[in-house]
Amino acid sequence: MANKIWHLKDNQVTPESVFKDRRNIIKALGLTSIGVGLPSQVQAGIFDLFKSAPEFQGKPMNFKQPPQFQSKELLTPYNKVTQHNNFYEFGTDKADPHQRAQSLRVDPWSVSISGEVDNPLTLDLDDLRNQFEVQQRIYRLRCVEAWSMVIPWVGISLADVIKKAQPNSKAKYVAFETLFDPQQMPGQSNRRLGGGIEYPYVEGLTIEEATNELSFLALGLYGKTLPPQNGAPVRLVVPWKYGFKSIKSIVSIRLMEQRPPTTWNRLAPHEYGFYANVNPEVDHPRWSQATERRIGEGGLLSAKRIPTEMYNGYGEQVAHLYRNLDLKRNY
Ligand SMILES: Nc1nc2c(c(=O)[nH]1)N[C@H]1C(S)=C(S)[C@@H](COP(=O)(O)O)O[C@H]1N2
Ligand SMILES: [Mo]
Repeated sequence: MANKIWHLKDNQVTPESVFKDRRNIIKALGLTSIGVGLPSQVQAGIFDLFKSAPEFQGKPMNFKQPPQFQSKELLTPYNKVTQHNNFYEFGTDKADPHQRAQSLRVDPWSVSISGEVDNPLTLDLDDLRNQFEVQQRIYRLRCVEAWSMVIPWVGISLADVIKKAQPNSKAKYVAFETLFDPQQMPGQSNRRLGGGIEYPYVEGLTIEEATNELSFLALGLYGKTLPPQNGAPVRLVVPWKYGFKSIKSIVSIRLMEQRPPTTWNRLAPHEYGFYANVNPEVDHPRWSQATERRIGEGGLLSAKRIPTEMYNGYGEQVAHLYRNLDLKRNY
């Protein structure tokens, strides 16, 4: 079976037509939908056919640059931001999302804002771009795995979006959900590819966190619309928290009275908490969080190790949210 797939790839189709004729190839292989019912090794082989999908071309965006969200820090190069990713819906290797996510349909798209609100909303991409002030914000992103980047995001204030939906007095938490579409996101129907996560990927914040000035819905980076591997067309960015809180490709934002379940907490509750605030003094059970590798030019191993800052350096904006919280227990 695997041989047949590679034969088809090498001799019958050019990389570009592989991409264009995705449906036909699936048919030619006698599959009803991508990979269903095949051993995972073979499924991975099928997805490798699509590695050569043309690179997503972002569209230039217009944006303001509020001075408080700019920075003179050295930016992580575009090719690192877009080729070293965590997006388990497309596989667990850092290179997988760039290789496998290019054909994700990111337009049309809509996000619903529902739950404990007086004004439930469904926003499409034009609504997100036109009803809110689009800004560039340069934020550090600190992954719980102890690597970090500096990324110039383009997007909108989450607080502005939530305000528009008019939360009622029961709204204590905000729950987020990624698109669930196993046809497009192979990891969602293949436990090996998807890292054993229960999909859809879900995340949550308290309402105070979600309406903090830093909480951001990114629609782009480096001045252009978001590449699929970075969570197109709309993803959360909460820069004082570990990267796994910054959920990608969001379709639902729900205001809730109860704390919602969150993906990594559900998978390994002793390793990943609900808060997940960056904290150099509270180690992960399996590694230190005191330092991080700042990814720049060169590979991950050549990346410079620097001290990790409390709240990833955003304490001025967010420390008051946690004044009465035991941060060791509430990791
Ligand atoms: N839906 C979804 N969102 C996700 C993830 C994921 O696997 N699926 N990974 C998270 C993790 S662990 C990190 S570090 C960041 C990575 O964002 P980046 O690839 O844009 O740097 O996305 C977060 N959002
Ligand atoms: Mo992460």
